[in-house]
Amino acid sequence: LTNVMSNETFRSGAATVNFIQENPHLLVPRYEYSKDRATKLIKYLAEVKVNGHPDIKKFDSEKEFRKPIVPISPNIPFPKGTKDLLTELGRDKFIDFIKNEKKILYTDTTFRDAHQSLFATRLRNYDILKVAEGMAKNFPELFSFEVWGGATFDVTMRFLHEDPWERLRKIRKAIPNVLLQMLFRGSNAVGYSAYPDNVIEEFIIKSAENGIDVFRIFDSLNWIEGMKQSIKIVNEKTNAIAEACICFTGDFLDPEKPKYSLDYYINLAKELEQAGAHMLAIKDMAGLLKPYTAQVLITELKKYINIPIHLHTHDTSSIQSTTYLKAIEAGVDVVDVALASMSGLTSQPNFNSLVAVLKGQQRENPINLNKLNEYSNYFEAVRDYYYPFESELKAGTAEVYDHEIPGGQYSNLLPQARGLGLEDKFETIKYNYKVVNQLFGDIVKVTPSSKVVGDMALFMTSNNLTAEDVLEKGESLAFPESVKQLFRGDLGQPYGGFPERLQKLVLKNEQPYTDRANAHLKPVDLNTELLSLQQKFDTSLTMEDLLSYIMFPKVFEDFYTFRKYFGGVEKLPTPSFYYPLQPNEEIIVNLDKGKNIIIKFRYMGAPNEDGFREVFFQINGQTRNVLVKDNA
Ligand code: 3PY
Ligand code: ZN
Repeated sequence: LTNVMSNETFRSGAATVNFIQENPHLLVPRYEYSKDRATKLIKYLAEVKVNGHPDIKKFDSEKEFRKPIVPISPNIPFPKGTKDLLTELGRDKFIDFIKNEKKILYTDTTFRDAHQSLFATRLRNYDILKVAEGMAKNFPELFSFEVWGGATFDVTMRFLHEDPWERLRKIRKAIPNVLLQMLFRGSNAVGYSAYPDNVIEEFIIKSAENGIDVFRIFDSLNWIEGMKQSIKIVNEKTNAIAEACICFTGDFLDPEKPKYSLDYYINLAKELEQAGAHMLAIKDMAGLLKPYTAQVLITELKKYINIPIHLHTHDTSSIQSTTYLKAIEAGVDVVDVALASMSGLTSQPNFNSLVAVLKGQQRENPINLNKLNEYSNYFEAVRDYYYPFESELKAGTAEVYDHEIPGGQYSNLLPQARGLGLEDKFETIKYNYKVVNQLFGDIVKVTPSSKVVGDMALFMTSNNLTAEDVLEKGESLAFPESVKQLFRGDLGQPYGGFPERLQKLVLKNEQPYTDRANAHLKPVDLNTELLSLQQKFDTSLTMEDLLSYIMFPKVFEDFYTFRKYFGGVEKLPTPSFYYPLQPNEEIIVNLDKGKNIIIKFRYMGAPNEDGFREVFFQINGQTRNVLVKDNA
């Protein structure tokens, strides 16, 4: 029925009584036109068996995974949570309630930033949906679950072959009582460059319709013009909360880091409040906000703004829970944490331990610690499935104060370096990251500006360039495309402007601009584009699909083609999604409510003269075989 409900004609009220007869495809699960969904899945399993998973280069074929134990979800109605409260009170009164709440409030980031930062955003629906409802029932005291946005949008399509919108709808269904939060990159939405204003508007409206209650809006250069439009749309076109961000960088208590001063942050906060933000987030994406700096920052901000303050950090230095304690003492309203086994290192601080530490203290918010530990144990076993994607960081590092690499980028930088054959030069890359930041005039580094700094650091490392080389030979250097975009003004304007000399070297004869990049882009005629998308692919595609396509055309197309061929692979248990099945290994696949099938891998034949192998399975006891080309 989701297909019917999300059909534009149906929604617009223009559907006639013959609507279903005229659109029978809407009653078929999207992308799955063949009745035989199991056949598609064994095609996928056979492919992984013969050629391995393309995303995993090396793995331990002997490795045995522990079976994650799903904590019991109590058989009770959903307890009242913040989502119910927002609906009941309306936005303004709800914000007052948050501001007046003495207890510290928590956002759990396990379903978004934690896995983005620990294992390259690979957490699958399968592992999320097993526990989402139980967590909503066990932890209704949460301020929110961060579940969407940031890198999850493209990674779900690109690498997991899942529809990000479907993920959101499923999580919303599982968590109807607590606010759902997303990370929104302002003028870049969930992409890496600017989009026309009307695309941004439609994206926000659709995100809210599909389940988002809190939009955490940031600009990758802290440029207020890049955020205003999104804040306004959330305000005017949805009932959701616009949480505007200050991205934190430097350290204003350190005399060697004068650029981003306390006044700089206070002014930004005041401007964001004036622009209509309902809450302020301090987004410490690299984990640079030290405890004593946080104490001053929160205390001062509380004097100048009236909206609640939400603090986000990454525990890369391993000391960020002390930052939270100081911030809590200074009156911060909400902090971002992740379940213990999904916390620490480049992820958020430890939820379970913070709850334990605050027990009996003034601002305690009692949350069932035994249950938190059970869910943490679940994720400890689940996380192991994703071990090939983990960064090699084994403990916190004070180096982060030096290189300032965001937690969400850190886990991606090593695979990126590996892809370029620069794995052994990771130390140089980290060093160059810092050099590039200085060359660029010490900018705020968060997606996508952080990616530009990363690209330039990789460029310098692979070409053996120093900062002096760049400035001296700049005229003849072909700078990476993303660097040109940054200096042209595509990502907005940095505080203090671009360093002029480097800007000239990068842009050569091209003129930069200083107004919003979005303003240079023609609005997209969304209805016409939707029709042509439906003509290109099929008529069941929705406005949500169009938005995915506009942001990531190639990724969407590959995703669509993949799904047509291999079907709903998100239904496969995670080990079988990533690793070849062993002979006689069985998996249970839940195709629909109450419809389980048992797939057993039997064996695989030798390649025939054309290089194809026959792969044998049993589906519910019946033998089936698939031919797969062996690419070896
Ligand atoms: C993202 O934009 O994906 C981030 O997580 C930035 O911190
Ligand atoms: Zn983050």
